[in-house]
Amino acid sequence: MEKKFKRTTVTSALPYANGPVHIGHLAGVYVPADIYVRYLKLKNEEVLFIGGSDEHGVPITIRAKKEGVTPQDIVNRYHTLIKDSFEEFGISFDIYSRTTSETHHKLASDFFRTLYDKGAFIEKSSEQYYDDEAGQFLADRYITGECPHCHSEGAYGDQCEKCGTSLSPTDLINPKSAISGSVPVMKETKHWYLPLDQHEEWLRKWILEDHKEWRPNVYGQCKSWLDMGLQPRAVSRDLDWGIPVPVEGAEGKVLYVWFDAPLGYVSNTKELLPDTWETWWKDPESRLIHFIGKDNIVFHCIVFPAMLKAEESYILPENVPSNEFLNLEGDKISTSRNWAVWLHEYLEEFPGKQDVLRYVLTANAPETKDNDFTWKDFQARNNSELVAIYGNFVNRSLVLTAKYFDSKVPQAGELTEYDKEVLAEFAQIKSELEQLLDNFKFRDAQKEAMNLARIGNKYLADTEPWKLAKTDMERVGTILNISLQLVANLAIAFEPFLPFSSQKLRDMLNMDTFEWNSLGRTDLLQAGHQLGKPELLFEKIEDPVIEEQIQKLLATKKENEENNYKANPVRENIEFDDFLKLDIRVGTVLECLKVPKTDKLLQFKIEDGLETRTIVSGIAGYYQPEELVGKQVCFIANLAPRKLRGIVSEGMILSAENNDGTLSVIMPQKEVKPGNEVK
Ligand code: B3M
Ligand code: ZN
Repeated sequence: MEKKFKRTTVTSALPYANGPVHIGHLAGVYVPADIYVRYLKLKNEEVLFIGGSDEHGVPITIRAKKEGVTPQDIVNRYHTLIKDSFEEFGISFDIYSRTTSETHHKLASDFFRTLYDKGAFIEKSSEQYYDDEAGQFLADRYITGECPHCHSEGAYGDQCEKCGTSLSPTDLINPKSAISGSVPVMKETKHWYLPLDQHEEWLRKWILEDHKEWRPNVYGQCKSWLDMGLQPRAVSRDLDWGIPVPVEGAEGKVLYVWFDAPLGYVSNTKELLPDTWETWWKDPESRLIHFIGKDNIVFHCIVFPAMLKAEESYILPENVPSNEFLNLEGDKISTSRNWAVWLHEYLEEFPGKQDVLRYVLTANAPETKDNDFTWKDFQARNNSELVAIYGNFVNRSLVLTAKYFDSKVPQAGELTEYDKEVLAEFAQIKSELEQLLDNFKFRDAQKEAMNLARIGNKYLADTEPWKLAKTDMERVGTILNISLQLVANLAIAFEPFLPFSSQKLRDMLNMDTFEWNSLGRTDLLQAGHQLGKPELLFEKIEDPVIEEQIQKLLATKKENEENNYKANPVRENIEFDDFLKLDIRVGTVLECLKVPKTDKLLQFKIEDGLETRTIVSGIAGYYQPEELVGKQVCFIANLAPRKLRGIVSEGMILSAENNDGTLSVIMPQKEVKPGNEVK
């Protein structure tokens, strides 16, 4: 049963204010959200578009410490930069505020207190790492050490960035505090937990049965979380940056950033509409839609709904359109490796071309799978779609009207069959676009709009009004009337996608009727209506401009490689005698099994020439055990035996590491007798 709603509350993820925003943000969240909002606004629906910066969390405090400034300094800097970038790209927020605002601190604090008073939390004490020297508990990110998996140094308590494995702080070998460098100790601390396990039953029904229409990637991720079984989640942290836990005896504790951040949507609504904000969040006739990236799915589909449900007066999201990731030239976008196209830099280098980027990002939107942005594709889409199809059609229609009719819309005479066909095509566009936009299929919707321009372009090429000008002005008038109606329709159809170009076009057409419901009409411009001066909607982007961007990325790549060498420099020279101490040999894999209860270790039985030996190796993430049976490997034969997960490992199998931390086992290129030496 389709529910009827009166209004829509649209939110888009609050980006962390600890760095600028890049094309990945725009493609994943903000452009699709903006398209949707502009579409609803053009339909004169009641809609509110809420954005803001997420200004709490540990990474911000780490960044501040590194730069020797306060966390507030960091968020002030990036909040402004991010806000400006969004504004420049026409992201039409009704409010873009921040989670350090007073309104937010109060609302989030009250929300926590309400849940606390209702008994919606459980309290648990646990042992956590504590830095005695600094006198504080250590957030996961504040503990570093050796990764138990790939053995690289500098892994964090929540993740090894080298090999991507998620960790918990106690997994780290030789943990150290990132604050003082001292060895942390275990100390008891109390926290509040949201018992998600108690919410599992209704969440299951609500998502898996009532929201089968959610995108497959979103639905699938929720299902696998639910199938694994939900666990209580801590909603407080021992930290000095954030919103203090409003409970007695909670000194030194703040709300977990993922508890306060989604409430930022609510606070920002309240800041904008102090008297009526509740309508947008509590009235069952309000429809809540969250636009987010795929790494935020669990928080928006499971954790936040559980919070809202526990509070008891809020509505739940109707849909959570989440995108996959956008890559850049085949590689994952990465802030730390500077592998990104930053919005503030794009604006400097391509002034006035916001719509081009919007267009390309929507054309390649990672709606169903990860997708790639390349500069060549950017150029091709600009030159052969925006310029050659849309821009060209608009320009020819307006220039011809200027030439033959003094920029006044000519009268349409008798229609040919072809004219009628073309008119029929754009009579359909409204319902076609609605069907796609209502289902968050922005990529296909934009394609549909471009097809309309394609039809127009072909219509002019087929009818060739410039050839008829000497003989049949009435026919020329009819053709141009039809073309201009099409142009006016394009201005409306493209508004959600390319708002700057639509505004420009609207000015050129002197168009006053401008609303979604007029889409498909063939009398948007009356005969005799005075048009403005024709200007180019888009301009060609030449090779050198694109080459420059590609060179810039190549330079980044080179720099990253050099840094890689710096971070992992060649070790001190050793004497030949020292090298001779190392006994490396070839062995044949007789057996290979997964070590139970780990997802990292494989246990090998190796034929080593004399007998067989057991070696445990951390490569389970990269090989299926069967793949390696029968293969020859190289191993260090005289490494003192070590116990790993209770198994004595007699040696080490040699592997080479890829840039992404994955491992590739070294194998002799031709068969060698087991036990023979590698030299
Ligand atoms: N700041 C995470 C992110 O930017 C987080 C989103 C919050 S949405 C309430 O990926
Ligand atoms: Zn690792």
